[in-house]
Amino acid sequence: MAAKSGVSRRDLFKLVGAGAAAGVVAAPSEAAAFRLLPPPEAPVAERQVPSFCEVCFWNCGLVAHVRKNRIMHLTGHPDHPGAKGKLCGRGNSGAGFVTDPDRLKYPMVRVGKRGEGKFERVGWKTAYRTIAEGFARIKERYGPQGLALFYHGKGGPILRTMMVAYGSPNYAAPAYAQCKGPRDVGYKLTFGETLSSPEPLDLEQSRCVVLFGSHLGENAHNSQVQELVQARARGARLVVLDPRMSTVASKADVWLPVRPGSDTAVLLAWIHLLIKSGRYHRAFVENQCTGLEELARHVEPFTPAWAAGQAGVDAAQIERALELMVAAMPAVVVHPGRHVAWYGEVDTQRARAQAILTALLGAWWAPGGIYRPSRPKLADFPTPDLPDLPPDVDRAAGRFPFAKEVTTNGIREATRTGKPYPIKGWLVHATNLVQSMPNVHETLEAIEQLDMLVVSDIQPSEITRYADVLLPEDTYLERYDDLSAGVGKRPYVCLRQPAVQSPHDTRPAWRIAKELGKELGVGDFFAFETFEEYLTERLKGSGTTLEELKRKGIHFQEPSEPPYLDPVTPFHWHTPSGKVELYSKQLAEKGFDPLPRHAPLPDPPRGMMRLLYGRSPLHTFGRTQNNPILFDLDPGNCLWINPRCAAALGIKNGAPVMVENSHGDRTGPMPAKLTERMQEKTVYMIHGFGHRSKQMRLACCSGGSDTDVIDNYAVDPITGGTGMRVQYVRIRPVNPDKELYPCAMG
Ligand SMILES: Nc1nc2c(c(=O)[nH]1)N[C@H]1C(S)=C(S)[C@@H](COP(=O)(O)OP(=O)(O)OC[C@H]3O[C@@H](n4cnc5c(=O)[nH]c(N)nc54)[C@H](O)[C@@H]3O)O[C@H]1N2
Ligand SMILES: Nc1nc2c(c(=O)[nH]1)N[C@H]1C(S)=C(S)[C@@H](COP(=O)(O)OP(=O)(O)OC[C@H]3O[C@@H](n4cnc5c(=O)[nH]c(N)nc54)[C@H](O)[C@@H]3O)O[C@H]1N2
Ligand code: SF4
Ligand SMILES: [Mo]
Repeated sequence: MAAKSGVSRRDLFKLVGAGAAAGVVAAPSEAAAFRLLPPPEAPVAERQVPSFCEVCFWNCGLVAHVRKNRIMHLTGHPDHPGAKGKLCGRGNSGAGFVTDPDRLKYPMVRVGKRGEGKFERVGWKTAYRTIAEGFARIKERYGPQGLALFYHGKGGPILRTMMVAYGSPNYAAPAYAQCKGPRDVGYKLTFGETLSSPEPLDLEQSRCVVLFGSHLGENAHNSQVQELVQARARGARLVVLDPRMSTVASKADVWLPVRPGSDTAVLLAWIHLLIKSGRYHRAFVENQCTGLEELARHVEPFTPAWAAGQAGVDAAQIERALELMVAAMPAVVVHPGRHVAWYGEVDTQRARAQAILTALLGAWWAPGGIYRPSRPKLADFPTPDLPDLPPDVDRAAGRFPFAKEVTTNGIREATRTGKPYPIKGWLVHATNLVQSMPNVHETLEAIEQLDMLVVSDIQPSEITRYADVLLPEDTYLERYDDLSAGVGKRPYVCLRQPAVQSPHDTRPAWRIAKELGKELGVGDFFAFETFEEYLTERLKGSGTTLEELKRKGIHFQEPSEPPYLDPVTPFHWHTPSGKVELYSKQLAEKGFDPLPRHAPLPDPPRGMMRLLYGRSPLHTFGRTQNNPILFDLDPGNCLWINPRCAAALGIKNGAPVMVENSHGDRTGPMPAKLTERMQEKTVYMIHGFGHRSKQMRLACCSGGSDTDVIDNYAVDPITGGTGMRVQYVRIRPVNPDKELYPCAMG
């Protein structure tokens, strides 16, 4: 509609006066998004190419509608369980990454100072040779453990193979220690299983859903949002804990606006009530679990009245929420959460309490609860044996005994301090460490210690400015990647294939691994000529062929596991006791609380507020703000603040503010959003804005970056997760020298 009338979303804002006080200006792009769209009279697509999305890690199946070398539009793959025929707003806008004039177009080496962003074009051969020489020098002097890989997304694993083949044990993703680490460990300690991605939630049959944070709708994980909406329409009950009235909280039967960090108190009260009343799922608990007696003793004092005092909510509402769960039991989805690196050690304990609640409701591997997912069968591509690896930094330092992966923060620490051993070379693929790790100063200090920093990215994100060698990747619509191994009730295999050709001198991760691997002397690990050869090998025994997948995009296999477990059937769980461990001896043995405890957070000091953050449905972290289509729809963020706190600071709705920490780091300006949906002493912003890379011409300097002011973080000694909601900030009204973008999405 907007395209035809020539009126952009931004113009509409102007017309209706949204974001009034902050003032609204025309986008520098002059509605660049709509220039990218085919004109109304444009001819229709010639081909339809199935593939899958990479704008976030839900990896929805898609169909690219292509004419010549141009994406006309993208639609959701009708059969893909993550997409269900639809893409979210971000997925729909994928063509913007291909046409973004700011994208990285050819390999480069740095000529200016680190951080300056000055580069010179080189050929791929020179780039590879420079890296190989640099890495060889590091390996010789510090051993292969002196190198590390940071990665995210589909291209990561093949580069990991390259680095491991070269001898490095240090590979890490923010998606563990800055995201879901504590959850995976908390559930593994309890059930002996981590959670898959997508989480195996049986929302289709659920009669009650309980969310801790997990702001679905703003967090736009596609099928989960669709299924939640359908469950609600069917009459499923909804309980939401969130200090902020999130979109999903506004739809809840019971919204508990808990004080930040007090979820475990409420969980303990629910466990107390379930045990005291004897209304827990006896068949599951008696047949599958161990530690009920210890748990019962432990939760004795944790009454709803106690929890109400801790969490600042109404005791009757705590009880009412439990009644909804008991009435639906075992068809209750207690969402395990995804981004759970919130407050440090308590995160793993909160995950444990969620897992224990799930067990008491009999909702693990139960219809309407969490089902048992099956994994697809895929062959490995044959490679020589991997070398024996020296211990990674966390093991060498003897920290994080239950960590499931090496931590990004552990590698950063070793790089900064040289302890337990020095790290001198980083390969950073598809992760913007300057924006995704708390405490930017530590990240930059670590980078200063490096002899070589190689970055592979698609756009000039902040991290690229520090690179010695910059490798531009094809966008996900231009390349093959490894297969997507879809985990679920019906496991599946999904293919990413090029829908269009990159117009630039860019290459896919698999080719970088193969070609750079050869320079590094580990070419035998990539003994294929084309990636089609690799994929064909992997599909052996899968029940499909590459040719078929190219046409269909997705292939389903028969499940290897039944999705539900009869609670009375004996089952050997992958825990030391072979039972679901309500009481964790493993934790006790390492000196941690074997049963979850609530540790209240201190209030912010006078004049400061706790900083919380979350997602915009139209952006993924910091990777989408420069996408012209998404920029046009949602160009900036704002600061949510309670009207009483704002009044005390003299801040008016829409007025520009800066956010500062106590060490002088600042971010903004951005408009203040005065709202009762935010509780006092806390403020909230969407993560991912406030880019500083000038080469991202649309995104640069729009809004604020939470990361820029998060210098305080709490490391969870159990998992290595970095709690990032322990940061206090001061809010100041300012007079900006330029007008601000309105915040479309919050
Ligand atoms: N559109 C979009 N969707 C995404 C992503 C994206 O970038 N964009 N990223 C994806 C990824 S990788 C992840 S990990 C997920 C992250 O999304 P989620 O896993 O949903 O993240 P949360 O931190 O649980 O949710 C943020 C909410 O937590 C609330 N909150 C803050 N403190 C507390 C507290 O102490 N207790 C409770 N109960 N709530 C609290 C905030 O007010 C906010 O509403 O989103 C995924 N989906
Ligand atoms: N302060 C704060 N920190 C956070 C979070 C938060 O909410 N607040 N969220 C945390 C969570 S849940 C997560 S999962 C992590 C995520 O953190 P990251 O893993 O760093 O994810 P992104 O921020 O999306 O960074 C992606 C980078 O990859 C680039 N990129 C995008 N597509 C491609 C591609 O196809 N190929 C290549 N080579 N590069 C590509 C982008 O340009 C960008 O530079 O951040 C965590 N850190
Ligand atoms: S949820 Fe949206 S951005 Fe994520 S994979 Fe699916 S369509 Fe792409
Ligand atoms: Mo995440």
